[in-house]
Amino acid sequence: MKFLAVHPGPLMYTKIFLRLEPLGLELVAEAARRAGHTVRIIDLQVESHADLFRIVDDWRPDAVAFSCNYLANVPEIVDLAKAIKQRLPASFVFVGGHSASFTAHDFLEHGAGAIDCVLKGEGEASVAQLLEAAGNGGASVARVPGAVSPHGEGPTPGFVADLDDLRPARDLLRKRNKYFIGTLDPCASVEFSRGCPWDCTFCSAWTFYGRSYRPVTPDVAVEEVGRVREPGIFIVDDVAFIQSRHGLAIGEGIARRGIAKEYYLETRGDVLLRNKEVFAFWKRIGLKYMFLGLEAIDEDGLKKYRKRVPLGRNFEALEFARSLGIRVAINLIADPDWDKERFRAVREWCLEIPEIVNLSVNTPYPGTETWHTESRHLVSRDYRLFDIQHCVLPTRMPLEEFYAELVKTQQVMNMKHLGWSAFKQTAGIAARLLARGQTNFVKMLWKFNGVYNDKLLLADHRLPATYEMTPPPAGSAAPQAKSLYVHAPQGRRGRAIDDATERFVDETRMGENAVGA
Ligand code: B12
Ligand code: SF4
Repeated sequence: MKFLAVHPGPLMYTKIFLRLEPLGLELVAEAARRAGHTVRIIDLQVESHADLFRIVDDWRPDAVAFSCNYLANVPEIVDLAKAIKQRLPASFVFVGGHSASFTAHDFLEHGAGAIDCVLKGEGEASVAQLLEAAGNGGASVARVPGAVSPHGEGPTPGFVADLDDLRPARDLLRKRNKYFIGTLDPCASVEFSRGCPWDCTFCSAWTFYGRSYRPVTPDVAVEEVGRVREPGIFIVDDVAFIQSRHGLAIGEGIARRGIAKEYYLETRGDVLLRNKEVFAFWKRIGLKYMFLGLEAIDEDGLKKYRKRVPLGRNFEALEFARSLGIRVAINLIADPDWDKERFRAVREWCLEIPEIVNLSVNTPYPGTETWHTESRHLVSRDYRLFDIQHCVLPTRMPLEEFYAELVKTQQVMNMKHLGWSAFKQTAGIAARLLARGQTNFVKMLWKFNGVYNDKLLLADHRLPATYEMTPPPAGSAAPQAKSLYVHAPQGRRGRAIDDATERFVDETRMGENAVGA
């Protein structure tokens, strides 16, 4: 079968700060290739819709699949699916990925016949079976684990048998030099583990994987890092180095093989403090940037997100990262309830610290606990606005004032590391990148004002919504775990962490009301 795998276009964040390879789609593509199919990938973050239609018209694939990790990409994907189905009525069109798994029935409805199936869960596990079933008619499709189609729903999706067997089809990406994050330009993505044992109310990373945690064997992870050609590596794990032994074993393997790369990772403040020696080791082998999800800078805010990392510990984590000389990016969540005074306090705090601060907007998503418990009514159900940069809950200030404050605060935060001042600080690195023909980092330094703009944000609200998601169920009761999970939870045995780490997770996770298994 000729199989075309498509990643949708960029969202606000990826228009400036970073752009990363679609690792999940590459893994699905490789699984299909191993099953004997001829596979191509197109990434619309770096290629155009016209490029996609050219491939569709010239190559005429038998199956076309879209990756939908982000809700905000749903309308683009539905429209593309319709256009492709019109050009190739006999092709089998399907969608998979994180957000598609939580909105499968909506997808089929919006597609109005153009989307043949949504494949929930880990794509590598059943893509080959789905492609085979596609040739045998609707009833076969409906029997594939994770498949949701007009002919019915298959059994609960299963996990891939062994993460160590997975290999991404990196060679199928046509513009690999376009992927970067900060000064890591170009940059590839690598996965050391899958899943997250915590259960934060606003997050769907854990509900997707049934609150499981599976590490890649250290030797296999080192092999993969060694295979990557790019000098920069983004580690995609939700929380890096939860288990110190695992993180150290990979780091030591990399050091033994003399692999020289620069790394970016995301972790939690309490994990950083618990496993200091791991992060210190990684600093020595090239760890440059670290993203910490602080979420709030006051205890009230933290309570709201039910993060049990006390504020003092988070600040201690920042101090420790600073002492290692790692560049830290912090995420804070702005609540639509914020007033001018609150924004002002946040601005002041950001100016006092050297870190990069990212401000996102509190947004309930399908697949999260807050989707069910948030008692404020959504002001919009337009998928495009669910990108945590727009506001879909009622604001205390008039919306235009909220956006004006939000963008002003983001500008203040970003002036520290964008524009000429950043260019001067990084002149040596910038010159080296430009000499190698890598322009992603340097170009992004001046893009901020063109993308982050309160007038543009407001204008997006005025556009008619082409597709609207099904609202959360009425009432605001904490949901049954069953209704949140994509992959079925396996309890303690699903988490490959030692008992001390399991206890540590228990002490720092959200606690008594947690719905997690
Ligand atoms: C790494 C990551 C990023 C990276 C890289 C994104 C990229 N290019 O892929 C960066 C930092 C850029 C990023 C940015 C954002 N992210 Co992000 N990100 C993640 C993270 C931590 C891991 C994703 C990943 O690479 N996993 C590893 C790969 C192997 O898994 P995967 O991509 O999920 O693919 C598997 C399945 O989904 C499925 N699959 C995927 N595609 C397909 C296609 C088909 C056909 C099939 C069958 C299956 C399938 O099979 C794959 C293999 O098992 C997830 C959390 C999570 N655990 O999923 C959040 C997450 C996806 N991000 C999220 C958000 C909100 C964002 C931002 C909007 C944040 C912002 N501040 O603006 C931006 C927008 C990005 C954009 N597209 O422009 C949310 C999504 C929420 C939602 N429902 O929309 C998540 C779930 C985090 C969360 N805590 O809630 N992100
Ligand atoms: S620690 Fe919380 S926010 Fe981070 S990935 Fe896990 S569940 Fe999501």
